[in-house]
Amino acid sequence: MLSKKIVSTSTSKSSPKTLTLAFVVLKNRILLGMKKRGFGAGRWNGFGGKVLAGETIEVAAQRELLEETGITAEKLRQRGMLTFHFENDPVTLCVHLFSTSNFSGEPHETEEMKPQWFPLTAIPYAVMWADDRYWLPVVLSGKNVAGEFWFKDTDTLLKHRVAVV
Ligand code: 95L
Repeated sequence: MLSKKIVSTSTSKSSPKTLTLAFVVLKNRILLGMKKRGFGAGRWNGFGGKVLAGETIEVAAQRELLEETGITAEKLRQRGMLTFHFENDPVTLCVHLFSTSNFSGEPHETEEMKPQWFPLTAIPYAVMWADDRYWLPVVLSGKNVAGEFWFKDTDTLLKHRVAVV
């Protein structure tokens, strides 16, 4: 009997991508990075990226922070999780949030990021991802968050849900 292989042309959800996002907060200031290239370029971002095979999420967060700023987090605090959906992209992004106030080294500009301190009273939300205004104030107030965001494209947030956890 002839058999035909079933080749997936699925439009259903593919497996999620696990990412980290870390914030450095010291006294009344937060360190953000102007992303110079790639996804999110032109915006003030937190520091993070993909979790590599064989790496814990926390180790990935520490590595990405070091790669993007040159600072070493002595202690990272878990601050919750955000899930992102983009229209026309089946991949769900699962972003694990961390913060640190305990680090060594001085932030410096890298190929990817130009770090800058901002007063907590002057966070540049207009030049940040549209979701930040919904959850970053919660994290900065000391609470952890769980959020889910639906984007049309990188500039257009369609729907959001944020819970304090
Ligand atoms: N400071 N916030 C971020 O760095 C940030 C916020 N939202 C995002 C949503 C989707 C995404 F792909 C990346 C981010 C992101 N880096």
